[in-house]
Amino acid sequence: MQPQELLPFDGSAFYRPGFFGAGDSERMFRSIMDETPWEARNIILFGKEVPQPRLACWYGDLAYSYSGITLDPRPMTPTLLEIKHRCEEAASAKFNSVLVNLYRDGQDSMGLHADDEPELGSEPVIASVSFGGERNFRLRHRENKELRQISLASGSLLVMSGLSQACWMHDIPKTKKFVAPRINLTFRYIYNV
Ligand SMILES: O=C(O)CCC(=O)C(=O)O
Ligand SMILES: [Mn+2]
Repeated sequence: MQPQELLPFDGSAFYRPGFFGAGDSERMFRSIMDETPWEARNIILFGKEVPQPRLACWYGDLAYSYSGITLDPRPMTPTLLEIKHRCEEAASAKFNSVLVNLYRDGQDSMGLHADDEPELGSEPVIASVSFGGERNFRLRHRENKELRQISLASGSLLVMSGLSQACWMHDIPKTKKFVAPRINLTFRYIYNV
Protein backbone atom coordinates (compact mmCIF):
# COMPACT_ATOMS: atom_id res chain seq x y z
CA MET A 1 0.00 0.00 0.00
CA GLN A 2 1.19 3.51 -0.87
CA PRO A 3 1.50 6.37 1.64
CA GLN A 4 -1.78 8.26 1.71
CA GLU A 5 -3.57 11.27 3.16
CA LEU A 6 -6.65 10.15 5.11
CA LEU A 7 -8.35 13.51 5.65
CA PRO A 8 -10.22 15.30 2.83
CA PHE A 9 -10.06 18.70 4.60
CA ASP A 10 -9.56 20.37 8.00
CA GLY A 11 -6.12 19.02 8.82
CA SER A 12 -3.87 16.17 7.85
CA ALA A 13 -3.52 12.52 8.85
CA PHE A 14 -0.76 11.10 6.68
CA TYR A 15 -0.44 7.30 6.71
CA ARG A 16 2.82 5.52 5.86
CA PRO A 17 2.58 1.70 5.92
CA GLY A 18 5.92 -0.12 6.20
CA PHE A 19 7.65 2.88 7.77
CA PHE A 20 9.47 0.29 9.88
CA GLY A 21 10.46 -2.98 8.18
CA ALA A 22 9.17 -6.35 9.43
CA GLY A 23 12.41 -7.21 11.27
CA ASP A 24 12.64 -3.84 13.03
CA SER A 25 8.93 -3.97 13.90
CA GLU A 26 9.27 -7.39 15.52
CA ARG A 27 12.35 -6.35 17.47
CA MET A 28 10.71 -3.12 18.65
CA PHE A 29 7.47 -4.87 19.60
CA ARG A 30 9.42 -7.37 21.73
CA SER A 31 11.61 -4.85 23.51
CA ILE A 32 8.76 -2.42 24.25
CA MET A 33 6.61 -5.33 25.46
CA ASP A 34 9.36 -6.52 27.82
CA GLU A 35 10.72 -3.16 29.01
CA THR A 36 7.50 -1.26 29.68
CA PRO A 37 6.17 -1.11 33.26
CA TRP A 38 2.58 -1.49 32.00
CA GLU A 39 -0.04 0.20 34.10
CA ALA A 40 -3.73 -0.64 34.36
CA ARG A 41 -5.25 2.64 35.43
CA ASN A 42 -8.72 3.73 36.31
CA ILE A 43 -10.04 6.71 34.38
CA ILE A 44 -12.96 9.04 35.06
CA LEU A 45 -15.59 8.51 32.36
CA PHE A 46 -18.81 10.55 32.59
CA GLY A 47 -18.04 11.15 36.28
CA LYS A 48 -17.50 7.46 37.08
CA GLU A 49 -14.27 5.65 37.82
CA VAL A 50 -13.77 2.74 35.39
CA PRO A 51 -10.75 0.64 34.40
CA GLN A 52 -9.05 1.83 31.25
CA PRO A 53 -9.63 -0.83 28.52
CA ARG A 54 -5.92 -1.22 27.71
CA LEU A 55 -2.54 -0.96 29.44
CA ALA A 56 -0.43 2.16 29.12
CA CYS A 57 2.74 3.94 30.14
CA TRP A 58 3.78 7.56 29.77
CA TYR A 59 7.38 8.53 28.94
CA GLY A 60 8.83 12.01 28.70
CA ASP A 61 10.11 15.03 30.53
CA LEU A 62 6.80 16.34 31.89
CA ALA A 63 3.72 14.87 33.58
CA TYR A 64 0.56 14.56 31.50
CA SER A 65 -3.11 14.66 32.51
CA TYR A 66 -6.10 13.33 30.61
CA SER A 67 -9.52 11.87 31.44
CA GLY A 68 -8.98 12.83 35.09
CA ILE A 69 -5.71 10.97 35.64
CA THR A 70 -2.16 12.27 35.81
CA LEU A 71 0.65 10.18 34.35
CA ASP A 72 4.05 10.64 35.93
CA PRO A 73 6.94 11.03 33.50
CA ARG A 74 9.78 8.57 33.14
CA PRO A 75 12.87 8.69 30.90
CA MET A 76 12.59 7.11 27.44
CA THR A 77 14.44 3.85 26.81
CA PRO A 78 16.99 3.53 23.97
CA THR A 79 14.34 1.74 21.84
CA LEU A 80 11.85 4.58 22.34
CA LEU A 81 14.53 7.18 21.57
CA GLU A 82 15.44 5.35 18.34
CA ILE A 83 11.78 5.37 17.24
CA LYS A 84 11.36 9.00 18.34
CA HIS A 85 14.30 10.12 16.17
CA ARG A 86 12.92 8.37 13.08
CA CYS A 87 9.50 9.96 13.67
CA GLU A 88 11.02 13.43 14.17
CA GLU A 89 12.80 13.14 10.86
CA ALA A 90 9.68 11.94 9.01
CA ALA A 91 7.33 14.48 10.61
CA SER A 92 9.79 17.41 10.60
CA ALA A 93 8.81 18.02 14.22
CA LYS A 94 10.28 17.60 17.69
CA PHE A 95 8.74 15.32 20.33
CA ASN A 96 9.43 15.22 24.09
CA SER A 97 6.86 12.64 25.21
CA VAL A 98 5.26 9.39 24.19
CA LEU A 99 2.16 7.57 25.37
CA VAL A 100 2.66 3.82 24.91
CA ASN A 101 -0.55 1.78 24.73
CA LEU A 102 -1.01 -2.00 24.77
CA TYR A 103 -4.21 -3.44 23.29
CA ARG A 104 -4.11 -6.99 24.66
CA ASP A 105 -6.98 -8.29 22.49
CA GLY A 106 -10.07 -7.15 20.57
CA GLN A 107 -11.79 -6.11 23.80
CA ASP A 108 -9.15 -3.47 24.47
CA SER A 109 -9.96 -0.15 22.85
CA MET A 110 -9.58 3.64 22.85
CA GLY A 111 -12.71 5.77 23.06
CA LEU A 112 -13.52 8.67 20.72
CA HIS A 113 -11.34 11.66 21.64
CA ALA A 114 -8.99 14.29 20.26
CA ASP A 115 -5.48 15.02 21.43
CA ASP A 116 -6.38 18.62 22.14
CA GLU A 117 -5.20 19.27 25.70
CA PRO A 118 -3.92 22.85 26.17
CA GLU A 119 -0.34 21.69 26.83
CA LEU A 120 -0.18 20.27 23.27
CA GLY A 121 -0.60 23.74 21.72
CA SER A 122 -3.08 24.81 19.04
CA GLU A 123 -2.12 22.63 16.04
CA PRO A 124 -0.18 19.72 17.51
CA VAL A 125 1.83 17.27 15.43
CA ILE A 126 1.26 13.71 16.67
CA ALA A 127 3.25 10.77 15.35
CA SER A 128 1.51 7.44 15.91
CA VAL A 129 3.46 4.19 15.42
CA SER A 130 1.87 0.71 15.48
CA PHE A 131 3.46 -2.69 16.10
CA GLY A 132 1.78 -6.10 16.24
CA GLY A 133 -1.87 -6.88 15.52
CA GLU A 134 -3.77 -4.65 13.07
CA ARG A 135 -6.59 -2.55 14.44
CA ASN A 136 -9.15 -0.31 12.81
CA PHE A 137 -8.57 3.43 13.37
CA ARG A 138 -11.44 5.83 12.78
CA LEU A 139 -11.49 9.60 12.34
CA ARG A 140 -14.82 11.38 12.69
CA HIS A 141 -15.37 15.04 11.78
CA ARG A 142 -16.84 17.00 14.71
CA GLU A 143 -19.26 19.05 12.55
CA ASN A 144 -20.36 17.06 9.48
CA LYS A 145 -19.70 13.61 11.09
CA GLU A 146 -17.79 12.45 8.03
CA LEU A 147 -15.94 9.18 8.74
CA ARG A 148 -12.52 8.03 7.55
CA GLN A 149 -11.03 4.71 8.60
CA ILE A 150 -7.97 2.61 8.06
CA SER A 151 -6.47 -0.60 9.40
CA LEU A 152 -3.18 0.40 11.06
CA ALA A 153 -0.57 -2.14 9.97
CA SER A 154 2.43 -3.25 12.02
CA GLY A 155 5.35 -0.93 11.33
CA SER A 156 3.13 1.90 10.09
CA LEU A 157 3.41 5.59 10.91
CA LEU A 158 0.45 7.98 11.04
CA VAL A 159 1.24 11.68 11.41
CA MET A 160 -1.67 13.89 12.44
CA SER A 161 -1.17 17.65 12.15
CA GLY A 162 -2.78 21.01 11.40
CA LEU A 163 -6.50 21.13 12.26
CA SER A 164 -6.76 17.34 12.67
CA GLN A 165 -7.34 17.55 16.44
CA ALA A 166 -9.49 20.70 16.39
CA CYS A 167 -11.87 19.40 13.69
CA TRP A 168 -11.76 15.58 13.98
CA MET A 169 -11.95 13.00 16.76
CA HIS A 170 -10.45 9.50 16.60
CA ASP A 171 -10.86 6.08 18.21
CA ILE A 172 -9.85 2.41 18.15
CA PRO A 173 -13.12 0.46 18.48
CA LYS A 174 -13.43 -2.95 20.11
CA THR A 175 -13.68 -5.89 17.72
CA LYS A 176 -15.04 -9.43 18.04
CA LYS A 177 -12.50 -10.65 15.49
CA PHE A 178 -9.41 -12.39 16.76
CA VAL A 179 -6.59 -9.84 16.87
CA ALA A 180 -3.01 -10.24 18.08
CA PRO A 181 -1.74 -7.90 20.82
CA ARG A 182 -0.93 -4.44 19.49
CA ILE A 183 1.43 -1.76 20.77
CA ASN A 184 0.82 1.84 19.76
CA LEU A 185 3.07 4.80 20.49
CA THR A 186 1.88 8.38 20.13
CA PHE A 187 4.73 10.88 20.20
CA ARG A 188 3.81 14.41 21.19
CA TYR A 189 5.40 17.71 22.14
CA ILE A 190 4.18 18.89 25.54
CA TYR A 191 4.58 22.59 26.37
CA ASN A 192 5.12 23.50 30.00
CA VAL A 193 1.94 25.58 30.46
O1 LIG B 1 -3.87 3.28 19.34
C1 LIG B 1 -3.99 4.17 18.51
O2 LIG B 1 -3.75 4.00 17.31
C2 LIG B 1 -4.49 5.53 18.93
C3 LIG B 1 -3.93 5.99 20.23
C4 LIG B 1 -4.38 7.38 20.56
O3 LIG B 1 -5.23 7.94 19.95
C5 LIG B 1 -3.74 8.09 21.68
O4 LIG B 1 -2.87 7.53 22.36
O5 LIG B 1 -4.11 9.26 21.90
MN1 LIG C 1 -5.31 10.12 20.40
